[in-house]
Parts: sequence; C-alpha cells; structure tokens
Amino acid sequence: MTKTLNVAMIGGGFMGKAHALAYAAMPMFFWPAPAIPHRKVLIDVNADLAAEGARRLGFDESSSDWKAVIARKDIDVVDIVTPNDSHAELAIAALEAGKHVICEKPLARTGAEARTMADAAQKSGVMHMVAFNYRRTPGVAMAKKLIEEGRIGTILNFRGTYLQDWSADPNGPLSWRFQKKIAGSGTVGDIGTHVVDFARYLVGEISAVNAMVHTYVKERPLQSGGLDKLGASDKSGAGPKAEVDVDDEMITLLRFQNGAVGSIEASRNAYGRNNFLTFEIHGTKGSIAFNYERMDELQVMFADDPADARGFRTIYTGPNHPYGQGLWPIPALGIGYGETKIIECYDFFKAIVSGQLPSPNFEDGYKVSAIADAIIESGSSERWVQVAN
Ligand code: NAI
Ligand code: SOE
Repeated sequence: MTKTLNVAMIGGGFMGKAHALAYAAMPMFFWPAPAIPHRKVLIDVNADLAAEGARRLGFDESSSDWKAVIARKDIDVVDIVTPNDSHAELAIAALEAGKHVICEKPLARTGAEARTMADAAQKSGVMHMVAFNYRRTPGVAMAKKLIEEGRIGTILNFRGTYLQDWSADPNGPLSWRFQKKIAGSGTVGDIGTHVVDFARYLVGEISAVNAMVHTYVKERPLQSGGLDKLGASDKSGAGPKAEVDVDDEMITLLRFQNGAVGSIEASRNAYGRNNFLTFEIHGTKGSIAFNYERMDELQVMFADDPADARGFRTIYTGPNHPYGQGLWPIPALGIGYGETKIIECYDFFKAIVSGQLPSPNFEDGYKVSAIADAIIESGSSERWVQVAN
C-alpha cells in the first residue's frame, strides 16, 4: 500500500501555490506514486494569509509558528517556500528535527550561508533537495540523456541566458527581490542560478568565472502592503522610493573543469523577454538548444546528419521522453510550469522512499551559491575568479 507522508509547507505566496499544486497533482500524474503527499500544515508569518492559504491550497491546518510545527512528530516533510533570508534558519531547524527538507532556490543568500545548510543536511541523514525545477522540464532531461549517450560528443561550449522584463519598468515596486538583506543578490542569485544549475547538470563543474555585474535601476517605489507583487502592481511611480542594492544585469564567462568554455547572461531589463531561459550546447558531434518559452521543444543537430539535411530540427517532447509516462499521452499537447513542479515533487518523494539522495541536493545548492559568489566578486574586481570548492 502506497504510504502517505505529511507535509508542512512554510510560505504561502507564489511558490506556495506551485508546490501545493504539485502535492495535489503528483499522484494523479505518476501512479503508482512513490508516496502520497498529504498537505497537513501551511505556515506563514502572516497568520491571516496562512489561514486563507490553507483553505485555498488544501492544507488541513494553518499556523504562524513554524518552530511548533517542525517539532511535531506527525510531520514528515518540511517544504521551504519563503524568501531567501529565512531559508537557512528554517532548513537547519527542520533537518535537526529529522524532517526531509525541500527548499526553494537559491539555497541561501551566500555560499557561506549555503555551506551551513549543506553541513546540517549531511549530518542529518534525511533527504534534501533544492528546487531548481527547470532541469526537470522533459526537454532539458532529454538534453541530459543525449549528452550522456555521447550523441553530441565532447562538449566544447555552453551558452546560457535568463532574460526577463517583469522588472524592466523602474516604477515597478520594490519587491524583496531588489533588497540585498533578503535576496542576497539580484539577477545573479534569483535567475542566474537557474542557468548555473543547467550548466552544472549538463556540462559539469565550473572552475572559474569572469563577470560584469551591473545595476541600472537604482531605486524603486516602496510596495504597499499585502503579498509581494513581483512588479505587477501600480507603476505610476507615486510615493516614496527606496534603494535597490542588488544587480539587475549580469554577463559572465565560464571555465569548466572538463575543459569546456561557456557564458551566462541574465537580465531583468530585457523588454520583450519574459521567461527567456535558454541554453545552446555545442559538442564535437552535434549541438542541442533549448528555450523555456517553447518548453515542449528541443532543438538538435547531429554532425552526421545527411549533407542535404543539415541544421537544427525540433523534437516535441511527449510519452517517449523523460517523465513522459506520467505526463500527457501525445507530444506537444503542452506542458507548463506546473508540470516541472509536479515532476520535482515526484523525484523528491521517490528519493524519500528509496533513501537515494536526489539531485540537486543541498550540496549542489551550496556549489551553485559558491559560483554566484564568484560571479559577484569577479563583477566587482573585474578579474577572473576561481570558484571556491
Ligand atoms: P512570495 O513573496 O510570493 O511568498 C513568500 C511568503 O513567505 C509570503 O507569504 C511571506 O509572508 C512568507 N514568509 C516570509 N518569511 C517567512 C518566515 N520567516 N516564516 C514563514 N513565512 C514567511 O515569494 P515567492 O515568490 O513564493 O518566493 C519564495 C522562494 O521561492 C524564494 O526563495 C524564491 O527565490 C523562490 N522562487 C523560485 C521559483 C522557481 O522557479 N523555482 C519561482 C519563484 C520563486
Ligand atoms: C522572478 O525573477 C522569478 O519568480 C524567479 O524568482 C524565479 O526563480 C524564476 O523561475 C521566475 O522568475
């Protein structure tokens, strides 16, 4: 009989909705499910939001006291979907209480903070995961499979981007994402780390970076009450403003331990680009390209394609591709952001039941944060910086 595991989720905002959807839907997609997630307690510092969120997102109970909930024996899994400044305190407490922990990205504001979490995770003996869900898009997992099968040969070059424009208007409000004490950094930590995760997953460890890191929009109107609006509310520019002390533009060169080279570009000022999360990888026997804005598609080109058929062609992911057995029965019916979270939930619960540590785990989260630190340091020193081990 499939067992049920009780989840306490901390944070009832944007990611709270995405993770709650995944708990409800995972067994509908992947059956037999490794275990059935039960939405037990929704915790938020804002007690009203927690109560409303529990009803809306299908949790039995709500609370504003995370310490009391983490101490409960009937909680198996703690899910951290709060802004970055609380990840370390919450995760370490949950790990010390023996709970399996999934934590949103970036794991922490800095490499040093992430290190404390990875150390606690190592000591705990429980399962831990950092929620870089984009690598669970079937097209991205298919790219990994092609690379592992040697289909594009030795990788020479990785080119990744993450460009957005929800934040391009300087009158968009001062979300917590623009404040260093909460977010840690801007484009580097918030969106650049997704591309760093792709680079490590698909190519290998990054040994050094050489970056430009810049802030164009230096102040924004203060946000008025309620949920973080991610720049989507009043853009009149009225009212008091406060400083933006994180970057909104980053470009870095990469050197990989295996000899490959690469680059990452991340911007919050890229009008016309919404969730333009892409990579192109060139190998000695072919190339692969992916664009999240067309997430059902993977572009491939193999050097031994017939001479009169050279060029990229499109694979539409479906039942014959990674995770396809749990998704929709016909290619190109269309998946979305929700499915990446459902797949992430499936892999995390599979890890809990099997006892096999999933990837990306807290050690991966630490490595990504160390690379983010190196990018920021290189941006300010204008030199190549070696990534800390
Ligand atoms: P949000 O601002 O929409 O929601 C955060 C919620 O956490 C709020 O309801 C707030 O009241 C609550 N909260 C804050 N501090 C708390 C504490 N100490 N204890 C309990 N509740 C607390 O934030 P959002 O967008 O959901 O982001 C949360 C995390 O998810 C961040 O780390 C962010 O980087 C990550 N994220 C990841 C995405 C992905 O694609 N994997 C997408 C969006 C966010
Ligand atoms: C805002 O840039 C944001 O919500 C990021 O925080 C997420 O990580 C990204 O996946 C979507 O955009």
